[in-house]
Amino acid sequence: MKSTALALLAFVSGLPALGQHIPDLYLHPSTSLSGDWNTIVDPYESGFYDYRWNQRDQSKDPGRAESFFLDAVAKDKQERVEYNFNTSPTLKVPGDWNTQKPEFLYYEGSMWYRRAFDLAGAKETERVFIRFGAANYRADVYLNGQKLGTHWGGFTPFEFELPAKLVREKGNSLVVRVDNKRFREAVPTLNTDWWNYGGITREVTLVRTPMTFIASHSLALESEKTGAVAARVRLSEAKPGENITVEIPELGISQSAQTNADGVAGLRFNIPKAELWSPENPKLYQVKVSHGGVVLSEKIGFRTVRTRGREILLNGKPVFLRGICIHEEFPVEGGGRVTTDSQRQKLLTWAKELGCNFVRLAHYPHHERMTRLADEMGLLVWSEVPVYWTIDWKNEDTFRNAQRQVTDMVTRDINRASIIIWSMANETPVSPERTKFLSGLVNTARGLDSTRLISAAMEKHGKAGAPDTSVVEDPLAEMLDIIAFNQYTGWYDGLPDKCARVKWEIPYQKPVFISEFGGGAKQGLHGAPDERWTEEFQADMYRQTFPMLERIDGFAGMSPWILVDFRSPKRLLPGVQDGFNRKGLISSDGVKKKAYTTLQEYYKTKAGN
Ligand code: GCB
Repeated sequence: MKSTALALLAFVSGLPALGQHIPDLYLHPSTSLSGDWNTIVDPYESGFYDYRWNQRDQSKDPGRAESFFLDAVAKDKQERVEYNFNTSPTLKVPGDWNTQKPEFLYYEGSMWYRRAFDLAGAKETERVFIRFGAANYRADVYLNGQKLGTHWGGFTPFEFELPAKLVREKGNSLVVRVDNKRFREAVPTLNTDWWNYGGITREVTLVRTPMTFIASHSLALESEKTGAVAARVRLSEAKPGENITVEIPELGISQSAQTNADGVAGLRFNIPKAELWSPENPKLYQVKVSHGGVVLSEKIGFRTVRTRGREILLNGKPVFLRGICIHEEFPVEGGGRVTTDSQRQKLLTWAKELGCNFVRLAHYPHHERMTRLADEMGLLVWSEVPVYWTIDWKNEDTFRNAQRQVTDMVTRDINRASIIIWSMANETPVSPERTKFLSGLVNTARGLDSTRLISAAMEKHGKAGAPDTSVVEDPLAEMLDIIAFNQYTGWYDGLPDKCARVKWEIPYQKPVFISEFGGGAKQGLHGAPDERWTEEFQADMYRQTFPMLERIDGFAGMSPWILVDFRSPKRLLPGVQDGFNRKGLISSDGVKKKAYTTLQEYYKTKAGN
C-alpha cells in the first residue's frame, strides 16, 4: 500500500449499499434455524422444471403436483401430489450433504430443503430477514410458496427480507433448493482440487431489525503512531440526520455523529493508549455501535498493516509470515465441511502449535467464525475468493459473480484485525483477458478497503534454456502489494534435490510470499527419504525447500500446502490417496506426520524475525 491518505479515501467509500449483502445482520438479534430439515433429492430437477424444461416457479400456474417449492400435501385421497416433505428424510443444517449419508458422497445436483417455523410476536414496526451463512452453490429460496430470490456462490452470506404480507405467525414453510452442479461460467468453475460439498453448509437464521437499522459499520486504525481511528456506520435507509453513537468503553470512547443524505455517519477519534492487536497480543476491545436504542456489539482489534519496500509491516514493524494453508474441512468426525466452533478451534490450534502466526484460508472465504476466532487466538489471515485455475475470463456475468464474492468477503470481515491480505485468485494462467478480469477484482477490493494488502497466488515458470532458474513474471504483479506464488519444486517439478540448484528471478521490489509448496505423504507409510508418498519423503522435501526459499530476495513469509489432508475427487491412487489430497501435515484421521515437526522446528528458528 502506497500512502495512508489514499488508503483512507478508498476505505471511506467501502461500505456496501443495500441490495448487496447486509453485513450487520450477523449482529442483530436472531433465531437459529439450525437442525434437521426435511429434504428431497432431485437429480432430474422435477420439482424445478416441468417436462418441457420450463422453470416451474416462473409459471403462472405451477401446479401443486410437482412444484416442490409449494410444499403441498395431498388434500384428500384423490389429489395427485408427487412429493411430500413431511415424510421425507432429513439432513442437518448447517452441513454438507455428501458426508451425512453414504449415498450422497458423490452427489452433485439439486436438493430441496424444507423447514417449518413460527414467527410469534412479529411486530409491524420491525423487519424480518432470512440469513444464510452460505449454501453451495446456487440457492433458490421460497417462503410459503412465493419465491424470495436466488443466490449464486458457495461461500459468502446472503439474505432475503420476508415480506410482511407473506409471513405468518405459525406454520411458515421455508423451502430452499440448493444446486451444486459445477459449470464452466461459475466461480469456481468446473475444475478444482477440492470436493464440491453441496448443501446449506452454514447457519440459517431469522433476523429481526427495526424498520431502519444499522446495516454495516467499520472501524480502522489509520496510524499506529497517533492512534487515529476512522469509523463509518451505514443505515439500511438513506436517512439524513439520524444519530449514531460509537463507544469503546475500555478506552473511554463515546462519540456521536449524524448520518448524511446517504444514511452514512463518519466519525474520527484517537485511541493513543490502545494496545495494538498482534499475534503476540491479540487484544480486542468491545465496540458498541448504536442507533435508535439498538446497540450492536462486537470485539474489534486495532492494528495497521502496510508494506515498505520488500517488508511487510505490522504496527510499523517488520513481520515474517509463518503460515500454513487450511481448507474448510475437518478430518475425523465424519469429515466434510467444518460445522462447529470446536472444529475451527482445533484447526487453528494445530496451526498455533506448529508455530504459525499466519494462516492462508484457502480457496474461498471461510466461515465468519473462523476469522473471529483468528482475531481471538492471534493469527494473521489471508482470505481469498474461489477464482481458481481456469475461470471463464471473457464472461461478464462470471466477472460480476466474482466481483460480488469479493465484495461480500470484504464487507463481511471488514472489522477483523486478523485479516491482513485479501487474495483475488489462485494459480490463474496469464492472458490479457485474465489480467483484465483480475485487475477489476483488485480495484473492487481496494475501493472497498485499502487498509489491507491485496495479493493473489500466482505461478512461477521455468526460464527457457535455464531449467534451474525459476521466474515469477506476471503483469498482475504490478497491481499487487505482495508477490505471492505457489511453487512445487521437488514434487511436480523435479525431485527435492532440485531445491539446492534453483535460482530465482523475481523482478519486483515488493515482499515475496510463497503461498504454497508441499508434497503428498500417506500417514504411517515409512521408507527412505527418496520414496514418494512416505512421511520421510515429505519431511525431507520440506527440509530441502527452506534454504531454497531463504535465497529469495524479499522472502517475507510462506504458507505450505496444507495443514490437513482433504478430500479431492482428483486424487485416486489406491491405498495412498483414496480420494484425498495427501499433502497435509496432519492426516485425514487427525494424526500428525513427520513433516509437521520439520516445519515446527523451522518456524522456531524464524520466530525471532
Ligand atoms: C495447487 C493448488 C491447490 C492444490 C495443490 C496440489 O497449486 O492451489 O489447490 O490442491 O496445488 O495439491 O496440487
